[in-house]
Amino acid sequence: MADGMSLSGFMDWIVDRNPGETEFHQAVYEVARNVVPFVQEYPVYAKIRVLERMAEPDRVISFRVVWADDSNELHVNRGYCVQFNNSIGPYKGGIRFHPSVNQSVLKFLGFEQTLKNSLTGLPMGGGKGGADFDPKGRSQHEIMKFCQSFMTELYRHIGATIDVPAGDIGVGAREIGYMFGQYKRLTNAFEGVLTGKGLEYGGSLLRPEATGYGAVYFLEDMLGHRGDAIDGKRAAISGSGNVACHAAEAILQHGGRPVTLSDSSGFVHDPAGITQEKLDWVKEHKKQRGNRISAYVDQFPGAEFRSGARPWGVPCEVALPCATQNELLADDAGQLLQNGCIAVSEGANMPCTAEAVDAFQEARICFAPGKASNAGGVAMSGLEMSQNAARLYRDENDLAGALRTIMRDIHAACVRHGEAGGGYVDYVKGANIAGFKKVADAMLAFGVV
Ligand code: NDP
Ligand code: 2IT
Repeated sequence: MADGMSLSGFMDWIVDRNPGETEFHQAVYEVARNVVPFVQEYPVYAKIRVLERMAEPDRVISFRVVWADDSNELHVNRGYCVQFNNSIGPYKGGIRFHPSVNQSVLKFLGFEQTLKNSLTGLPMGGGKGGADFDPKGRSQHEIMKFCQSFMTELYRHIGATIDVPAGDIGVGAREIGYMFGQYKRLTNAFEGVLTGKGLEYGGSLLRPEATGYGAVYFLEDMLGHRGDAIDGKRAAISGSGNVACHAAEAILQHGGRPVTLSDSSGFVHDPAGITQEKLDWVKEHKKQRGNRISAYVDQFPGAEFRSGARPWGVPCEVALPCATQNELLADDAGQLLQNGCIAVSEGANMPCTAEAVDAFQEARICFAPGKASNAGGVAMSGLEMSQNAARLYRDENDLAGALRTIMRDIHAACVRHGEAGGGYVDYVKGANIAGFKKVADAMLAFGVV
């Protein structure tokens, strides 16, 4: 690439060398929109081709995962370990088990993770892993067999100072337990090689809650910056997994009213509000992967289920997309704005398309990109790593305070780098520049590597 890099020139180069990887193109574009002008302003970064280097993963490993189901039928899946960038710490990111997993999805997630981890202020690089395995409808035994087979290859690529995976879609504490057990069996080493572990064997308090709570803390800070608060506001939330349920819980703790949850089959709308008691039911119900959120309406009269639809047409003041990528499109953004939505905090990774983000920003409502607003999860993972390294446990108050401070600091960094005039904060720009700068400066220090 020439020194005088333009956004379109850079993107042509990305698309050319990563054919068909549309999610990866999208994630890079959303960052390059802000970073290309920044790099042009500071030629020291352009000179060392830091953005080009950052958009090329350190390595991508893919492997075969064979396992036998309960009827002894064999299945072949594809596993991945994407080690994106370890300039500021060991590779760190979640493992996703979902049939949509492919190289493009994991590269987008690894790229985002590098900037997100930088924003946390903790020493973690960016990585991601996963497999195109569908846990829906699988027995505990089948899930355990899959996790063991997956780890039998993955173990040679990871380690407490090398690459420290955690959970993501389809991977929670149960799967992490199976994978940690198999890692320990293969290596005979008890080390902090995975986060999101059970409390009995090195896990951290508040890790399950941290992503959803953090996304709501970020929302609180965005509204606070405008002299507003969550109290009394209706929240449309998508997803019904780890991030969605804990986001709903934190909305309740802040006096707000969660009114929707969803899954890949549709969404439930409960205008009276999803209370803690109802949420506890959802959490229990969703422990069995494959159980549908539609069962909510049989349990709680007054709620309705809309099959095959997303929750963005429901009247609300704040929205938290917490399911998956590209689940909130330009039309959805239009509906939210029309209904008076004033703030969006992404719990998922890249749930809003670039066009939806543009619509929110043009309307000048608060919009937080996932790499800032969902960083609480990986931040707590970072604190799990440090507890493991020091061989001690921190108590809940201490960790709750640390999480709150980290989210506040990320908000402040976004404001610092994202002031867009007239009091408006471009949180996308703020997060991209703040996340980028630290990794770029580390790469600058390393010379040509
Ligand atoms: P879970 O597996 O616990 O829950 C995922 C939820 O999203 C389920 O309700 C699921 O519905 C829904 N979902 C998944 N894929 C799709 C799809 N293609 N279309 C519609 N709905 C879908 O995952 P998490 O809650 O952990 O993760 C949710 C999001 O948050 C992801 O984007 C993840 O990358 C991100 N994230 C997670 C963190 C964590 O700590 N866990 C940290 C930071 C970000 P169904 O049951 O029908 O599949
Ligand atoms: O997307 C994410 O930040 C995660 N899935 C959590 C990663 C982690 O290492 O805790």
